[in-house]
Amino acid sequence: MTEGDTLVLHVHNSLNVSTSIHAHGIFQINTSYMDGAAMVTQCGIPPGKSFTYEYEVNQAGTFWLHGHYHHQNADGLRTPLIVHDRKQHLYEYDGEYVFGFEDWYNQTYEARLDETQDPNGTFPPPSPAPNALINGIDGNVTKSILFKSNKTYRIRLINMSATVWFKFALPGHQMRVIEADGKYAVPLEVNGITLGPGQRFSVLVTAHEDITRNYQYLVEVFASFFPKIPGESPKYYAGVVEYSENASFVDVDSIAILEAIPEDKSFSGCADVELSSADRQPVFPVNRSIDLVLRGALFTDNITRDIINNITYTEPYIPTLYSALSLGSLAVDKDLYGIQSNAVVLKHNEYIELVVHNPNTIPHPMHLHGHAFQIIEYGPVDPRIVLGDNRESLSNQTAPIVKSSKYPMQRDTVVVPIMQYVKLRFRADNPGVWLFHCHMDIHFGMGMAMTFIEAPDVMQDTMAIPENMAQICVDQGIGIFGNGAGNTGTDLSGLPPMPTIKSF
Ligand SMILES: [Cu+2]
Repeated sequence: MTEGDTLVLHVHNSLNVSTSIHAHGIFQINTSYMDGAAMVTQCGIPPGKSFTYEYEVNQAGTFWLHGHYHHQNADGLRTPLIVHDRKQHLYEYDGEYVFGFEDWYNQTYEARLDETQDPNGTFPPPSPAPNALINGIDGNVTKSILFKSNKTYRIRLINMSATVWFKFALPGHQMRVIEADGKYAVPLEVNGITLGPGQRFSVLVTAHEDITRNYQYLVEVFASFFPKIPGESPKYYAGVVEYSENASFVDVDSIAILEAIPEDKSFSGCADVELSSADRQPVFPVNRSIDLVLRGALFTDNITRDIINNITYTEPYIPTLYSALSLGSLAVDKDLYGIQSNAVVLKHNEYIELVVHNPNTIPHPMHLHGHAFQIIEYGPVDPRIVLGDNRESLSNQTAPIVKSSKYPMQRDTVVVPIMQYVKLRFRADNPGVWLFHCHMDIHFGMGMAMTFIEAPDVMQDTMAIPENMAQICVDQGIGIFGNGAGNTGTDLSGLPPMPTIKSF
């Protein structure tokens, strides 16, 4: 589609479970209710029913659509969403290719989550590394991309996976990064790209004049927390960059090239913190700084869950947006969304800083709905913020502090590296209810999520839920008014008791 167009998305649910569709990276200005996050901004569309999403898209860049009801993304309900510039192109190119990267498991998401949270099982369960799909097909039978002499191509890379990271390289060619997550960057030359779950990049590549040789594009699928098993993890894939049909290949050591691309964004290679935003938006001031600590914990029922600031997210009884719109002046009270919604209420146009701490041995790709945030700084986890089991290792780790350029890159999904923090800033200028969650679907399912209730007073003045949307809830006996327990006022009776943390 083209920037400024209205996207009309007819969804007919032929599954045997409910569904909803989220446009990842689209801000939904004035249309928070179209964001597609089940029980946050809408009720799930039940089996056999249809719903038509309709919203204006006033952004250009590389996005994707995916299921946002019980993590259907992980089972394949996902597809790229490309929005072309309407006005003058900031960067000129002659053609483009899209690479949608996915992971493929032999088990459903639900089966994998059940295994992970089995109170009688081992944690974590032995996780077989997935296979990669590239543009919907087996990564071993990729299609060629065609290059014409001296033409410039925009290559859009989208990590739509549930769990894994992808690397991409185009040996023999120079790649310039011009976009991350729907925001243009000042061009940066790189040898390769690493994408965490949910992330996107665009690179510009100019073809050689000589068309007598063909090349390869290289893809690696990996996760730093998967044990390295030759042939299993990481897995390597390659496709043809074709200049002419029967030309000979330029030989390269593909594994060495992929291995040289850093896994960790905060050091070198294409580090988002090293990119500069093309819109030259300076560093935002801070009205309010919020520390968020990501962790896993064992609960007293012997189930392992994920937490942000000691709360594991579970869905409320009515969509959180519907609470914000119907609670009147009480809507500023975060507790009324239910403790398990892990809500934070933001004031209209406040400048917010999130300091996201990851004192774990797994990186977390954190995604914010409704906004892009500036990437301000990476650094080592602060032991004063994070105490407990990892204290020993905290004193040993040495990640440097890396600060953004004068014009920080903005994106909507950031990988918080192992034993590090990342500082993010955004302006609360988009009234609505926005999820902030880990984009590894298993972690999301385990509760690593929270909700920002942004300017409920403004929402109440400017926003109304379309009648056919509210009807989806009503038809299923789900309330559309009141607090997170579905009651009026401050009565939260009926919410299930919060599980208790046993140990970290
Ligand atoms: Cu995670």
